Parts: sequence; C-alpha cells; structure tokens
Amino acid sequence: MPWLVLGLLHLLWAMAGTSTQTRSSCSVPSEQWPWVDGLQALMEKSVTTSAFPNPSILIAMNLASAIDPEAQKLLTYKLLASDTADLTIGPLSLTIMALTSSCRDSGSKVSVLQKRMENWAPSSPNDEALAFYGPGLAILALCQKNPETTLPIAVRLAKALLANSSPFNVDTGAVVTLALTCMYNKIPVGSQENYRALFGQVLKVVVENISMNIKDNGIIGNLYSTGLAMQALSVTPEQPTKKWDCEKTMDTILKEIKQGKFQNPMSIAQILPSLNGKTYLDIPQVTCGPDHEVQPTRFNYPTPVPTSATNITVTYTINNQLRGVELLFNVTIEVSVRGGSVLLVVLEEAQRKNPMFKFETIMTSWGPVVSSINNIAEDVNHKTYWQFLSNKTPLDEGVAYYIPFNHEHITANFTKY
Ligand code: B12
Ligand SMILES: *[C@@H]1O[C@H](CO)[C@@H](O)[C@H](O)[C@H]1NC(C)=O
Ligand SMILES: *[C@@H]1O[C@H](CO)[C@@H](O)[C@H](O)[C@H]1NC(C)=O
Ligand SMILES: *[C@@H]1O[C@H](CO)[C@@H](O)[C@H](O)[C@H]1NC(C)=O
Ligand SMILES: *[C@@H]1O[C@H](CO)[C@@H](O)[C@H](O)[C@H]1NC(C)=O
Repeated sequence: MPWLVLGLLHLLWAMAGTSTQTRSSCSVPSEQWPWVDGLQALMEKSVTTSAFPNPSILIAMNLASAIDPEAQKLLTYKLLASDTADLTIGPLSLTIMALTSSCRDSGSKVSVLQKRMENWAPSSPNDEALAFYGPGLAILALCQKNPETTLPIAVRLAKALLANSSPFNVDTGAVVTLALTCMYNKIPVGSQENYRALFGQVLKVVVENISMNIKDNGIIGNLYSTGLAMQALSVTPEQPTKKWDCEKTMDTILKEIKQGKFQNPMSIAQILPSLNGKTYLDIPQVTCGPDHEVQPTRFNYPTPVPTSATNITVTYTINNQLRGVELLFNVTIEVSVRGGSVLLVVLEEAQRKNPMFKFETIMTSWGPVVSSINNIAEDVNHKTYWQFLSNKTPLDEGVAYYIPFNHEHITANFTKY
C-alpha cells in the first residue's frame, strides 16, 4: 500500500513543520509606528513601471501588508513574467519567495532552481563566505516548496559550511540560518539519518558567530546586516551562548531610521520584516485576501539633506596594486562638489576633470555598482572588485547613497574578496 505510506509521510512532514517554532522577538513601540509606515511608503514609491522588479521589495511589502495595492500588483506581474534564464541562483530564489508571498504559482521556476542546485557544489573549503549567500537563499526557497527533495541539497550545503575556513560574514550567516532553520523544522519524524544533529550543529556554529558580531549598541554586524540577522536570531532553534537583547537592537535601529540612514529601497526591504516581527520563514503563511484597506500614510520619511549652496572639497584616490592586472596605478585628485552631494557626484566630477578617472557602473538591486575604473573591471571569476574606503575604513553604502563630508579622503581600491 505505497499510497498509504506516502500519505503518512506527508502527514509527518506537515506535523514536523508546525511542531518546533520557538522565537524570541520584540516589537516597535506604538508611538514609533509612523516612522515605520513612512519607511514602507518610501520603499513602495520606488516601484515604478520602468524600475527593474526587485523581489525583496515584494516580499517585504507582503509580510508587512502593502500600503499601495497598485505597486503590489505591478511588482507581482513583472516578477511572474520574468525569464528564469536571465536570473542567477540568488535572484531566482527571491523571485520564487516573492511570488509565494503574493500567493502566485512559481512551479516552473521552482523546478529550474531545483535543477540548478542539484548541480551546485562548493568549489573549495577556501571559498569566501559570500559564496554561500545565493545557495542559502535557494535552500530557503526550495525548503518552503518541497522540503523532501531539498534535503540532500541542504545536507551538501551544511557539510560545505562545516568544512569552510574563510572569515565569517553576518549577512551570509543570517541567510544560512534562515535556510537551515526551515529545514530543521521540517525533518521527517523517524528519519534514519541524523539530519537534526547535522543541521543543529551547523546552526550552533553560525549563530554563535552572528552573536559574536553584536555590538554594544545592539547592531549586528553593521547597520545593513542587522535586519537579516534579527530574522535569524529570532527563529533559530540553537540559542547563542551570549543572550541577544532584541529591544536594544530595535531601539538603535529606530534611532538610525530617524537619522535618515535608510534611503535605499533595498535596505528598507531587508529591515522591514524585522520591524513587523516577521521573517522570511513566514512567507508561506501570508494570506492573500481581497485588498484590505490600509490607510495611506501621510507621514513623510525624511529625504536626504538637500545639497547646499556652498561647496566641499573631497580627495579621491584610485588605486590598483593587484599583481596580474596589467595596469598598476595610484592617483589622487581633489574635487569640489556641492555639500550634501552623494559620492557618485564626486566620481563624475573627477572623471570630468581628468579622463584617467573614467568609470562605469552596472545596475543592481542595491543601486549602481562601480564595475570599472580607468579600464580595470571587476571580475567574478577572479573575485576582484572596486572597494570604496573612507581613509582606511570600507564604506557601508554604495556610491549613489553615501554622502561625503568636507575634506574626506575617499579611496577606490581594486581588491579581492
Ligand atoms: C556578495 C556581496 C558583495 C560582493 C558582490 C559580488 C559577488 N560576486 O558576490 C562584493 C564583495 C563585490 C560586494 C561589494 C560591495 N558591497 Co556588498 N554585499 C554582498 C552581500 C553579502 C550579498 C549580495 C548578494 O549576493 N545578493 C544576492 C542576490 C539575490 O541579489 P543581487 O541584487 O543580484 O546581488 C547583487 C548586488 O547585491 C550586488 N551588490 C553587492 N554588494 C553591493 C553593494 C552596493 C552598494 C550595490 C549597489 C550593489 C551590491 O552584487 C550582487 C551580485 O551581483 C550583501 C548583503 C546583503 N544584505 O544583501 C552585501 C551588501 C549589499 N554590500 C554592501 C556594500 C556596502 C558593498 C560595497 C559598497 C563595500 C565597499 N566598501 O566597497 C561594495 C560595492 C562597491 C562598488 N564597487 O560599487 C552593503 C550595502 C549596504 C547599503 N546600504 O548600501 C551590504 C548590504 C552588506 C552590508 N551589510 O554592509 N558586495
Ligand atoms: C565560527 O566560529 C567558530 C568558533 O566559534 C569558528 O571555528 C568558525 O570557523 C567560524 N566561522 C564560521 C564561518 O562558522
Ligand atoms: C598611494 O598614494 C598615496 C598618496 O598619494 C600614498 O599615501 C600611498 O602610500 C600610495 N599607495 C601605494 C600602495 O603606493
Ligand atoms: C561646486 O560644485 C559643483 C559640482 O557639484 C561644480 O560644478 C562647481 O564647479 C563647484 N564650484 C566651485 C567654485 O568649485
Ligand atoms: C588595496 O588592495 C590591495 C590589493 O588587494 C591590498 O593589498 C591593500 O591592503 C588594499 N588597501 C586597503 C587600504 O585596503
């Protein structure tokens, strides 16, 4: 009676999925909600017919309840129509989760992802931690669709993580925690292999590393990894040795929000679920009734300070010392731009003054990335990129959002990850 066994197995999967939810959480105090609504409105405003559809925004919108139903529909249709052939593993996984959060079918996209992940293998134990970000999203998306067939792939990812020796990255650790927590919660009862021990062991190590990155003010990693890290710490079955103070993290995040630090729609998309007490594990449970009335918010989130009439001076250095790249250089220029300008304006001014500073950008979900300077281009195969620093400290925002101060020294350094 194979159908009976199969039915029983399904029942067990279903039961396993609901039995082990534990979570620590904290919430936004009621008087602070206008800030969060203002933030969400700013994010939704970035959804336009011309903009490239960003699945992370749809996920955030659905987990929080969309303010603008038109933006929600537009994004859903654009993502439904997107061609899987154009998407790498990470964006494809987010697209599947986004469609699930809009209660749409993503069946054919799921099978494409499943096939791609069956062929996935870590290239070496020295792989940079970042190499697990996309595969982590894939396990998370597949786990929500079909945990049974995802099990062997998740086991491969878990073992690769245990064997990996490269420096820890909080954003990646958070994604991996969400993925393996999803799997952990859906291990079939009575399965022969000790999946629970394996996933538990990896979760323990990763969560311990996340907690070692909690700053005194509650920020986890940096400001822009905190949203994902909060999700991870609030669902993990393996608690860190050092207890996480969720309230403190929430307080600091709200302070930073009021300072206008979340202008980038993608940065909002990654913090919004945590502000709403939600995580990516809640995606399959989103209910999609008829549009419920959400009051359009009249609260305006502060936009960046307008550029001032007076100019500031910024010193800008481009530096390539990487061996094996034909053209080595280290040149510096001083440029004058209006105070309050973003770094991109500095780069444009430098390029105008001296053709050696010419640069190119490519568009991504986070905005434009500087892909090439003075004809030296980033290359995924060589793991090279242009890193931006203020003095010796790497910037935590991209050129289209970072606002330099007077007499700041910005360096673009060609380096490896
Ligand atoms: C991997 C990664 C990188 C890799 C990307 C290449 C690769 N092959 O993997 C490298 C190391 C090159 C990189 C570079 C930078 N990164 Co980065 N990166 C990430 C990370 C960990 C995962 C992104 C990812 O793979 N997404 C998967 C798929 C699903 O999404 P995607 O949109 O297709 O992914 C692309 C973009 O995310 C893009 N990208 C990656 N980082 C950045 C940063 C900016 C500003 C932009 C515009 C695009 C961009 O590269 C991805 C692959 O093509 C995120 C963490 C996060 N929370 O998102 C940080 C993150 C996006 N990066 C960040 C930053 C600050 C940078 C740098 C500006 C750092 C610096 N000081 O130079 C530079 C970009 C500089 C430039 N030349 O313009 C911040 C952005 C915060 C913000 N508010 O803007 C994040 C959130 C990390 C953090 N917590 O601080 N990054
Ligand atoms: C995490 O922390 C442990 C020690 O607690 C360390 O052995 C391991 O290499 C770290 N890195 C990762 C990616 O887990
Ligand atoms: C690049 O130039 C700056 C000043 O112009 C100097 O301080 C720095 O040491 C140089 N770096 C290298 C690697 O040559
Ligand atoms: C002020 O900055 C602008 C660019 O933002 C530039 O075009 C202009 O030349 C600068 N003015 C002076 C006096 O340097
Ligand atoms: C710039 O990149 C080179 C090559 O990777 C590296 O050796 C150097 O330490 C980097 N400089 C800074 C300030 O990060």
